Amino acid sequence: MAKNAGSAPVTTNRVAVVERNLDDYLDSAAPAANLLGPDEALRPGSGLSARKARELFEDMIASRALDVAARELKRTGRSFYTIGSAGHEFNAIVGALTRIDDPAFLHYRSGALMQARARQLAGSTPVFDTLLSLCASSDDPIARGRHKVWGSKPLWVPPQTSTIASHLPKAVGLAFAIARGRRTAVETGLPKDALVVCSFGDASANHATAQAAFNAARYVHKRGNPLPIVFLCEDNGIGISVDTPRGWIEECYSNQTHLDYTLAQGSIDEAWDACAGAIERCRATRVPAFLHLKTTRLWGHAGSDVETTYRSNEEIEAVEAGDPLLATAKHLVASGAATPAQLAAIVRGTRARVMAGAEEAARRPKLETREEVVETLAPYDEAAVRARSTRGLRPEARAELFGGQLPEQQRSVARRTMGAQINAALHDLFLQYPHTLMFGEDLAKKGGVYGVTQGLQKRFGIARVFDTLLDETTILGIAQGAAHVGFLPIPEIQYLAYIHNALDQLRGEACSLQFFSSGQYRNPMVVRIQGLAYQKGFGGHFHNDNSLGALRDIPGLMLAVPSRGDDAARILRGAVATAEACGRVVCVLEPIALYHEKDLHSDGDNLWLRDYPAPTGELDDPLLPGDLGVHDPEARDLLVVTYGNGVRLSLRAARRLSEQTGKRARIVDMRWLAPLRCDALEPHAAACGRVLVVDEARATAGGVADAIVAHFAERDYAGPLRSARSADTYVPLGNATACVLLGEEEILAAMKEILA
Ligand SMILES: Cc1ncc(C[n+]2csc(CCOP(=O)(O)OP(=O)(O)O)c2C)c(N)n1
Ligand SMILES: [Mg+2]
Repeated sequence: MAKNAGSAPVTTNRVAVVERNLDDYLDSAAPAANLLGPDEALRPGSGLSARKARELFEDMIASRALDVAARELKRTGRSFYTIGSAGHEFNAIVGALTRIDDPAFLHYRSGALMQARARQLAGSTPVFDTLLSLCASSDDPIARGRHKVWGSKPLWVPPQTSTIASHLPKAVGLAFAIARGRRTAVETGLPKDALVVCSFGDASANHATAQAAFNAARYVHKRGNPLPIVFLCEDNGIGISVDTPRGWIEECYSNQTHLDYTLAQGSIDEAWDACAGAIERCRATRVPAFLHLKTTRLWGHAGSDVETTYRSNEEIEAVEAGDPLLATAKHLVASGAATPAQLAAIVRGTRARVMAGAEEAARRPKLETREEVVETLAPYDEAAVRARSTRGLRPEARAELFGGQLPEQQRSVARRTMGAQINAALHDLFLQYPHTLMFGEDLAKKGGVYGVTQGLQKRFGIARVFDTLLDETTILGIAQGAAHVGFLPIPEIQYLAYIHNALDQLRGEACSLQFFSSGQYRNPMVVRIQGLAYQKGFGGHFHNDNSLGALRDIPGLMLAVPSRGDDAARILRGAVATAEACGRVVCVLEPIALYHEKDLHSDGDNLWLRDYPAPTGELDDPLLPGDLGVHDPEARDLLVVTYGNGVRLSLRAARRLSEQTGKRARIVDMRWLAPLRCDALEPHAAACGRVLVVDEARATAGGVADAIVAHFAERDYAGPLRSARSADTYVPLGNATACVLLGEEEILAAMKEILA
């Protein structure tokens, strides 16, 4: 784009200029000779009546006035956010044409849409709610001061975050779940013809996450599933300072199979009719819709954006001349839908109402303590979790499920491994929680790469256990969307290394939902991740990833790592009950190398096999954070804190230590790594006088060793403190793994050193 070569810089306050353009027009325009009745269409054949058009105009004006107020509040140091909706106000049409039981995931410029949507619910106060959000007031009904978001529980608008496109996969997931509810008798709370609205910008459409969502929607529909979603692309032709190539959106989306493209542009009644057609078709046919709404962007990307650094004066003025409010005012007057005086009254009245509200909102309370901020990040009620875990599992139903061969009665080697016991536990959990869903790559028909999910699809049906397309972002999107409407998803990530390319779905979205909605929305789920290293003769890094730092970094995420079959079953019970009772996102990282391990010390000793722990219905059956696994509790020479593969390796090393030195190590299996309950370790550390952390993860920020050592160091722990960790590298292929992975010899050496 040409910059301002030669011409004077645009230094005027562009807000005032745009406002004046509208005011001047309304002050000077003459009314049409013939006025329309309230129910008359703006144009023969249009579905937009004069009354509705005036309502839309009012919603658009309210949205615009909020943008002005945001800048004024910011200028006077009373608010914190100035990304506006100015120029995008035709999105109000979609707000009016969809229902408040059509869930909506919104772009940050969908302010007018929000106003129009709120009109459908008497008693709504969308203007004041927005002002409270701008001022980060704890009175804001959705985020309670945690962020400026579009969100509302009664209006079915879950809060969106500021990472563009991140909300698209869960919108697809929710659209998928509407129909899945009918196939599984799960009560979604939505009518059967509900659809999902999901808005975003033209530049955001290029994002990998958006592409994943469009692809997933089309793929799911190709497979014969209904996928009622309206992708609303609010195309202003630019993303911050980079223009979208002319025609790009049409070219990309107007000719895709399984995507019903509609262009909405022109006058308000033309845009209305186009949007109405797209929305009605989507509602009737359940084919994903791409609604391409032409907009403009006034006043830069945000209040802080100096538009003149990348747009010429002429370009800025041309955009302003295309102000949709001015165009709509002219159109309503010319068509006889309103007189200039009527519109001027709407403009003046709305601006005054918004500015008065702004003064009031700025005075409202803010979050003041850390406790208030984090209150809804990670709700946890252990008693409720334990109580939930005991409900709903009938012995007769189990007998029928397992055909008289209860897993706890099985004594064969094959049925006493961790893999088999996870499989049995998942069967029990699917019986206990009828709203569970399981999905991922190769887990349904094949039963998983390691056979862990075998039989579940056959037993519980393809509606509840199904293979997805090959995309982790979509897997986690489906989980979130389904969880929004009452399912309890248990997605699988095939290998730990694969979670990293979809991590934003956990970090940016799933784990932040209760935080930004003040606990009003939740997306409980248990993500099973197959991972960690030590697979014999298989792998390389991508199948032996041994870093869980990225998961530990996510606020509110819970993470467990079982080391044995019985623990794995009880951890899964704790995980599912926690997700259900507290709405939490829980990851269970399953050590692949232990799935089929039988032995502990020597070939054929079968000491790593366990009997399946029958679900007892007792409160202490589920394993929860702080429930440590303690091996050799009488040992007092040394405490080894570990988890996962480290437990087995440490037990082997401890036996050699005692044979060689007579010293005994107490091995404690943390089982849960987030939250990391170091407090529960303290009595053991005090009893043993020495602490060695055995952490199989890569050394720097890969595991929990640094956190545990820091915990004791900060508390002036009297005894020696050490850790043994894997090398700080990717894991190589073949036998070279032994060069980098923490091994038994190293653990034994560390034990001896700390005892010396
Ligand atoms: C994942 C991510 N990358 C980058 C950004 C920074 N960013 C915020 S808005 C934006 C431009 C979006 O443009 P568009 O989608 O066209 O929406 P518009 O603002 O024009 O309505 C960018 C790059 C972000 N928020 N999230
Ligand atoms: Mg844009």
